Amino acid sequence: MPRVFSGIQPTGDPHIGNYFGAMKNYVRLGEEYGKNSIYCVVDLHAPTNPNAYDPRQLAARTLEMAVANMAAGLDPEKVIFFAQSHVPEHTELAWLFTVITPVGELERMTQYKDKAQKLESTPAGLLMYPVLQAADILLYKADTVPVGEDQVQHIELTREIARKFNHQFGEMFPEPRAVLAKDALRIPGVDGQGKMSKSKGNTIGILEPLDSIWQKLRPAPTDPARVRRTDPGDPDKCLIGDYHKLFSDLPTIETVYEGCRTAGIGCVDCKKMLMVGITRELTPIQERAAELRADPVRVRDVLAQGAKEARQIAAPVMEEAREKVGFLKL
Ligand code: AQP
Repeated sequence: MPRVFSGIQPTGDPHIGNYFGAMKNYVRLGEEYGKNSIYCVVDLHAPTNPNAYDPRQLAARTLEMAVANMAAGLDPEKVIFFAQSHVPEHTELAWLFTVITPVGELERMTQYKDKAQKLESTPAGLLMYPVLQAADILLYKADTVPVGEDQVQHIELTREIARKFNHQFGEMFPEPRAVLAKDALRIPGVDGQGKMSKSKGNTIGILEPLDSIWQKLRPAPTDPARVRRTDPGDPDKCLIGDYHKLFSDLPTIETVYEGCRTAGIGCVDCKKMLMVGITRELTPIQERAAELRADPVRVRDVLAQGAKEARQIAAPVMEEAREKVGFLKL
C-alpha cells in the first residue's frame, strides 16, 4: 500500500491555494490510505524565512494550522497528524542528507532564489529547506506526496537524495512521486501577480471572514481587455474566471463564462456570483474551525497523539539510517 506524506508551513493563514492545491488532497488520500497517510504542520521550516516568521506567533500559528486542516476535513482518528518539531528524527535525518546533497543543486531551487532575493542576508536554513523536506518525506519511507505544482522541483530533489543515499549506503528509501491536484496546480493570488502565497499577502484565507474576502475580490483585477461594462471579455484570462472553476457549480460557470464573452454580465455581478460559491464552500469549514478553537486542549491532544504515532514509524527508520551510515551502536 502506498504511504503518503505531506506538510504545510505555519507561516500564516492557510489560503485557497493551500486548500485546493494540497489540503483537499490530504483529506481524499486520508480516506483511502488511513494511517498510511501522514500529515504534518512543518513548523521547523517556518523560521527559515525571517520575513514570514515571528517567534511570538509560531506556537499559535501551528495550532491554527492544525485547526484549519481539521476543519477542512482531515480526520486525526483516520490519519497521522502532528507537528514536525515534536518528532526530532526529522532534523537528524536531514543532517545525514546534507552531506550527500550538492550545494549547487540547492542554489538552483526556484523557491530558494525567489525568497533569498528578498532578504538582505540569506540564512543557511533557507538553502537547506529542501533537504529537511526530503527528510520529512523519507523518514516515513513515503512514496506519495500530495503538493501544489510549486513543490515539484523539491520532490524531484528528494528523489535524487533517496537515489544517492541508496547508492552510497545501501538500498533503503523509495523514490517518492508528487501527486498534483487536478485543476488546482497553481492558484493565482488575488492581486493577479502570480501564485497565491502566504508571504506575498495576496491570499484569500479559508478562515477569513466573508466580508473581508469580498473587500479583496471587489477591486481584484479582471481581463484587462474589458475596459467598459459593454466590452466583451475573456474569462480564461481572468482571475475571477479561474476562481469560479474552483468554487462554482457548472451552470454558474457556464453562465458567467458566456456572460463575460458577450458582455452580458458585468465584472461586479460576476464577482457577486463567485461569492455565493465561496460562501457555500467556506462557511462549514469556518464553523468547524470556531468549534475547534473553542477547545484548544483537544487540538493539542490530537497533535500529541499524532507525534506518538509518527515516532513509532520514524524511530526504526532513523535507526536503520544510522546503521547504514556507520555510526557506533552502544
Ligand atoms: N497558490 C497555490 N496553488 C496551489 N497550491 C499551492 N500551495 C501553496 N500555494 C499554492 C501548496 O500548499 C501546500 C502547503 O504550502 P506551504 O505553506 O507549506 O508552502 P508554500 O508552497 O511555500 O505556500 P505559500 O503560501 O506560498 O507559503 P509561503 O509564502 O510561506 O512560501 C504545498 O503543497 C504547496 O504546493
